[in-house]
Amino acid sequence: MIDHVSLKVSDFEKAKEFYKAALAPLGYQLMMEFPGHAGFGAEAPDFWLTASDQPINPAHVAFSAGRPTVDAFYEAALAAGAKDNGAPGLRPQYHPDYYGAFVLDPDGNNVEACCHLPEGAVKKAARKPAKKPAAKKPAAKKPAAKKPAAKKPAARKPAARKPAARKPAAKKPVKKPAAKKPAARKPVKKPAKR
Ligand SMILES: N[C@@H](CCC(=O)N[C@@H](CS)C(=O)NCC(=O)O)C(=O)O
Repeated sequence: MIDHVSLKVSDFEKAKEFYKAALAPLGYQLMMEFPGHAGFGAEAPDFWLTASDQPINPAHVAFSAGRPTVDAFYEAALAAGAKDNGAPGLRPQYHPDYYGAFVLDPDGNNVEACCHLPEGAVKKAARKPAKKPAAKKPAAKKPAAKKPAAKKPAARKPAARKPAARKPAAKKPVKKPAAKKPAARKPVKKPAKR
C-alpha cells in the first residue's frame, strides 16, 4: 500500500496554488507544509509537492474519484491554468468502465482523476482500516513474559562428587595398661635362732 507520493515542481508557490484549486473537487486540501514541501490530502497528506531546482522529469499521478468528480477535477484544473491532456470520458483500452480525465500541471506532470466503476455507481468513501476485534481481556493479568536472556551455554553439571575420602583418624597408640610392678616383696624374716 502506498502511503504518499511526491511530485517535483520548479515553481513551488505556483504549483501549490494550482493544486489547491485543481484538487478541491476531490476533497483535497493543503494539510501540511515544510520549507520546500507541501502535503495535500483528504484525510491524511498523501500527495506532496517538492520544490526542485533541477530540470523536471514529468511524472504521472492519478486520483481516485466518482465520475462527476472526475469531470469537476478537469474543469477546476483547466480553470487553474492546466493544459488539457484528455477530456473526461471512458478509456476502454484500460478496461470497459475506466473513466478518466487528464491535465498537465505547470511543470508538465500528467495529473489524472479516474473512476473504475460503471456509470451511476457511487464511489464509496475512502475506507477506514477495519477495526481490529477488541482483544479479549485475559482473566488474570499475567506478568509480561520475560524475554529469554541470550542463551548461555548450558551450565555443566558438576560431576557427581565423591565423598571426600576420610582421613583415617590418627590412630592413637593404644595405651597398654602399665605392667604392674610386682609389689616389692618384703624379705621374709628368718626366725631368730634360739
Ligand atoms: N491523452 C491520454 C492520456 C492517457 C494517459 O496519460 N494515460 C496514463 C495511464 S492511465 C499514462 O499513460 N501515463 C503515463 C505517463 O503519463 O507517463 C488520454 O486522454 O487518454
